[in-house]
Amino acid sequence: MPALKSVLLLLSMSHYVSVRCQGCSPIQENLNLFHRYEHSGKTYFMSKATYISDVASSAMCKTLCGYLAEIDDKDEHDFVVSINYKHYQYGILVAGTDKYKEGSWEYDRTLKSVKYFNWCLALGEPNNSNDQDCMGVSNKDACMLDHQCVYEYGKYDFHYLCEVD
Ligand SMILES: [Ca+2]
Ligand SMILES: [Ca+2]
Repeated sequence: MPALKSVLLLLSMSHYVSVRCQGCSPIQENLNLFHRYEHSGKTYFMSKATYISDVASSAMCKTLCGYLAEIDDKDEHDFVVSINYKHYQYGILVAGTDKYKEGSWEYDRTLKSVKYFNWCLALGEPNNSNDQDCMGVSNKDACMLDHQCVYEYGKYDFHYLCEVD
């Protein structure tokens, strides 16, 4: 029965389309505000502008269908450092905060503990200077530091990084 087959095919196609449409699609205007990179099956977006706050950065990452980058291991850390270095920025904001409990680092998105650290110990980081509760990666030193969650826009060349699964 070819007619029934066609109907079934159409039904299955419409199901496929509806499932696909449930996915997030990034806003082009926002994509233009970032440099794009691929690594280990993920896509990363480095902001062209400096960051204002962790909350604003996370919201912007969400419009790209992603989240503030979560550095899970050395491989990802080294990749982040490598793209940071390309732009020769002072540093970048990534996910990880101890705003809920000083010295206890977790991801805002999942409330899971941060597992990988590469603190700039030689620079005395993390030093919680003026209550720094967010995590950054220093370009020059290729290591992590605690940094202000709310930041004076443009004060230093400190950008932010989004990650998309
Ligand atoms: Ca802190
Ligand atoms: Ca610090």
